[in-house]
Amino acid sequence: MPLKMKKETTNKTKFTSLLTSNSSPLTSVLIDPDCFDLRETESFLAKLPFHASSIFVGGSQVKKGATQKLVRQLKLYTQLPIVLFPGDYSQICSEADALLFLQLISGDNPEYLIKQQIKAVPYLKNTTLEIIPVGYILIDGGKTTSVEKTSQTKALNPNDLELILHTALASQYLGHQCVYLEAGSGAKLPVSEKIITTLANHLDIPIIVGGGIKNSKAMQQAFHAGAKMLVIGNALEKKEFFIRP
Ligand code: 1GP
Repeated sequence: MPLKMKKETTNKTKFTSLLTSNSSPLTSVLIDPDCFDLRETESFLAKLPFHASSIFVGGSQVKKGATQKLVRQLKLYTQLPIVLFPGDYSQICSEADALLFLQLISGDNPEYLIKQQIKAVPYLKNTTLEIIPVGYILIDGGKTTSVEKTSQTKALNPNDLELILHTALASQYLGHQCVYLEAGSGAKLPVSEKIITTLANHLDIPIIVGGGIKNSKAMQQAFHAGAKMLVIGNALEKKEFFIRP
């Protein structure tokens, strides 16, 4: 289907309504602005799985201005919600639709618990971005990932189910609108079904899962376990991903 330039619309679907709707499970694709060739935007979008519900933009560390350029370019060609998934406050730009306002609650580095959030405020005070408070939980996926290195926090042991559950419940009690279970980009192992099921059985807020999801079988397992949304980055080039889970 040929891509059309985006039409102006005032009835944007709020990202949080997507997350909390009773709709079928959702898939988002993640683009790192530093690893994306803007000239390929149109062909990239044409190859997206038809069931993709939004586009996440972000990376652990991104060159100044790269996020804004990418968001502007994406906005020319798609009406999918563009959701910022920033490694730090410098990646915030008002052209996107929504911002995952992440709090890295599995670690104890004050920089990612509160300092980055305070640094973000001047960029958010007058923004129309939909700001979504998210409890961001790193879970060991079999290798040290760039998010661990950048944030200088250690991922939780996937076998410590109680700690993971209590961290996720603390997130809910703190008022986060969702939890993001992150095995890290390129993780050897995605977040396990056991972890997702345990959390889904106890939480009232939606669960986003990302990191190391490489094929439709892994997608099916995560959805079946109770994930509301999956985030796929590295595996985008693999044909198997394009099969509906
Ligand atoms: C990383 O969860 C995302 O934050 C996506 O990970 O690149 O491994 O799909 P992948």
